[in-house]
Amino acid sequence: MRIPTFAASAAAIIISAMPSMAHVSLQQKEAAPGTYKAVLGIPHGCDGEPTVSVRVELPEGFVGAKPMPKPGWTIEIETGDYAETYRLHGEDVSSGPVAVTWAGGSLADEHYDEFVVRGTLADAKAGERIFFRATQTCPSGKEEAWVEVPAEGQDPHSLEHPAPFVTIAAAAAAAETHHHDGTPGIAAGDLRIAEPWARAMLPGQPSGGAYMTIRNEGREPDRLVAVSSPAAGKVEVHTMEMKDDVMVMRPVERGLEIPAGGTVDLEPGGLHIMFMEVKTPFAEGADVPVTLEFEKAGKVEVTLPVLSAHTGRGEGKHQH
Ligand SMILES: [Cu+2]
Repeated sequence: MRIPTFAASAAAIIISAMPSMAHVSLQQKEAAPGTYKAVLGIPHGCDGEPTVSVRVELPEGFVGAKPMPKPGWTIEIETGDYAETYRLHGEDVSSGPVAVTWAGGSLADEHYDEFVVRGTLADAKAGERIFFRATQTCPSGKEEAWVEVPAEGQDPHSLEHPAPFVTIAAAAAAAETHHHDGTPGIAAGDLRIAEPWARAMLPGQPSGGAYMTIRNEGREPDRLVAVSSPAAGKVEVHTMEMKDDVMVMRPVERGLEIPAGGTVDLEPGGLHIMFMEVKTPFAEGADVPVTLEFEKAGKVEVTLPVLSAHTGRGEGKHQH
């Protein structure tokens, strides 16, 4: 019996030594003090089991929090006193939500999903890390608790189950990071294309998403009629809608209208450009070239920086 036992424990060691490739983490890893939307990415369940509840402890200083409802999940908000009193919208606030639990749904181990809670990062200082301790629970009672906080000077990436965190940026730096600096973007005729980006994909993932803002400063509507890229066999513009509590996405027919004087946002959870038959999964830091073809403005070449390899989890949104 010794040999089989040894073999079994050796296998267990190999498994646990494999890189833990998908930690629960926050989509936006750097934020200025003020309103913050904590988008918590849940990339897997507990050893093959689905996740049936997600609880997030809201950190001190994250004030006036409100969770975003999720179809198929109930929300429980725990309230309590804050350690300090904060000034929010001209009022002193000393208590409020301290934890949020989504329950009643079932997120399969092989699926990815996001859980969102918005609040205000009050009195946070540049460089400070704010931790959102999160716990996934599975039907057998097993838990994945992402609650480890690094000691002073310790690298959070060295922890096995690090609590997701956001780092407070200096106000000006954060504005620049998120491109809300008034840059006009790419101009093509009356169109202005701003903040284009693609989401990093997991190895082996066949399709990915890209996002941007398209503004029409002209007096005539235009239409995005075709998209192509050497990086993908096929590229389409998709809509995403709730249908009977299920997210459904489908190609936009007859092109995407960009109304005269209007702005169309392609963003995660909504309209998006979808790359199918992707040869090499998009890796964070890479650039993806894409050609947008508009009815009036003609062809526009855009380079999409690939962002958020840690949390984007590629086309996670497509797996609903
Ligand atoms: Cu899609």
